[in-house]
Amino acid sequence: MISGILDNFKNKLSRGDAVYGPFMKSLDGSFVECTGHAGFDFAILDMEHGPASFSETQELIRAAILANLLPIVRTHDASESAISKALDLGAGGVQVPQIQSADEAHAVVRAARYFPQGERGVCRFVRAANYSSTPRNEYFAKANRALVIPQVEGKKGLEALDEILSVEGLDILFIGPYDLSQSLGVPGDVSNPVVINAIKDITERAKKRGVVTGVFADTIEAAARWKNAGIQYLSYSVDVGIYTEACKNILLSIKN
Ligand code: 3PY
Ligand code: MG
Repeated sequence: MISGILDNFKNKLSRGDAVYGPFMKSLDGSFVECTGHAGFDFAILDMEHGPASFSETQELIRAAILANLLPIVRTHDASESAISKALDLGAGGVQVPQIQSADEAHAVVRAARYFPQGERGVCRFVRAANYSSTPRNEYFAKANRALVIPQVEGKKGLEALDEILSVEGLDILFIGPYDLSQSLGVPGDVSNPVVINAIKDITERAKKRGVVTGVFADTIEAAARWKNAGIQYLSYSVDVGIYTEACKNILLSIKN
């Protein structure tokens, strides 16, 4: 069933459409289901900054698929095990933080893809292979369709951007404005012109090389700005932040 969700997602990107999804830190699959039923395209299950274990993440992946939502796992780091375990659980893609060089981007592709594109550790007794029910050849071909999404979010990554963009096998280049803002000397100030110009520059350079870009936005204004700049993978805010804001707005409306 994830194949159909992944196909729709890839079709949207290749038509030039934008896709939308939040980061998610809640451990309750109900929130993931709500996200899908509300019409988002994907959810980024956050193992870098969220509390979820691999077994909790597996449940969240199941919930996403039930609600027609593409589950992407943001791994806690760029290690081979963090990447391959997330894919073994059945994630539709991995988003890998703090990629700073072409070598690191190559290593991500190697860890995420089976031969001939990579050398992901082989086990078909995992959820992604229906625990061995999926015929072998079918599984390995299908598994190599999972999305590989490196995050560039620091000065070093910026300096190596053209080399990173030329690495074979990257589906989306994701820009992390918060880490980028820190790296550019304005921590947290994601609407500082220094950060905005850096994101615009990355987007333009990626476009020239035909690489789809993604970004995080935590205001509607920022999401609209990046959509208009041609960024297609729009990660809008975080489940807990969306809920907090909704609570505040409800109280404001009731009290006034
Ligand atoms: C960042 O902004 O640094 C991210 O990783 C996405 O929120
Ligand atoms: Mg970051």
